[in-house]
Amino acid sequence: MSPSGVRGKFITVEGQDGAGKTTNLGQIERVIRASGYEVLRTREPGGTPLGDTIRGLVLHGGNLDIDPMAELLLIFAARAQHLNAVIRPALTAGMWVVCDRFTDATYAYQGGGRGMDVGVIGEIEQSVQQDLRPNLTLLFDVDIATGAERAGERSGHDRFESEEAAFKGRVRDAYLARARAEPDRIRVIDAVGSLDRVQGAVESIMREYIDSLR
Ligand code: Z5A
Repeated sequence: MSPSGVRGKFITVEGQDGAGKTTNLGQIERVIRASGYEVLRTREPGGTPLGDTIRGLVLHGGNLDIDPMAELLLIFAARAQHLNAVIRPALTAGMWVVCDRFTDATYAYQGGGRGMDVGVIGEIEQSVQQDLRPNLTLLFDVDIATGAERAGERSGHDRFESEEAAFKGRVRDAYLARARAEPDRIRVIDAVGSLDRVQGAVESIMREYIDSLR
């Protein structure tokens, strides 16, 4: 059941760096629009002026020596602003919100990658989000080498892309564990294949979800 006042659907897109999330956002939006719904696309950390400022710190503050707890709280500070200024109002207005990363990323990167206590993450999640959780999450899964190769084609690596392969392995494992725990919400897409195949999988998951609402 949706939280009170929420009329739209909240779709999130997850995966390790280079998995192909951003590449597939347009496809997700197209399927939703073709079904007659309005879509707002956003991302985390970010989505508001405060969130974008925090994004700059968390991704590019390499010289700041950011403590893992400080990183976790910065991400949730950005999320609180994003939820209250952008996501909840859009959902209340009946729009579908498609968000490039959300709290599953916190469990994967801060929980899996940095080793932060997932119980603490859950408590902050509950305080910040209350009863709001994504309705559907598409998890783009690639092996570490493929993700690094794809992300490596861009110039300038952020604080997470610069982490060692073991960190990225823990991030991937944490994502897959969450998908096993919530298979109805989190749909895993094998994103190693060609873009055509991946887009076909995206389209069929989105259509199946939209059909399930009718
Ligand atoms: N973070 C966090 O720690 N905790 C949190 O709670 C949240 C976030 C919300 C945000 O980065 C960072 O914040 C993130 C975790 C942290 N760190 N990292 N790294 P982001 O999400 O903005 O950026 P990103 O993850 O680095 O995104 P990305 O590298 O752009 O990945 P992507 O969006 O999944 O990939 P892409 O840009 O769509 O594709 C990468 C390249 O691969 C591109 O050249 C494509 O053309 C190519 N590509 C894509 N699909 C294919 C296929 N199927 N075949 C061949 N080539 C492909």
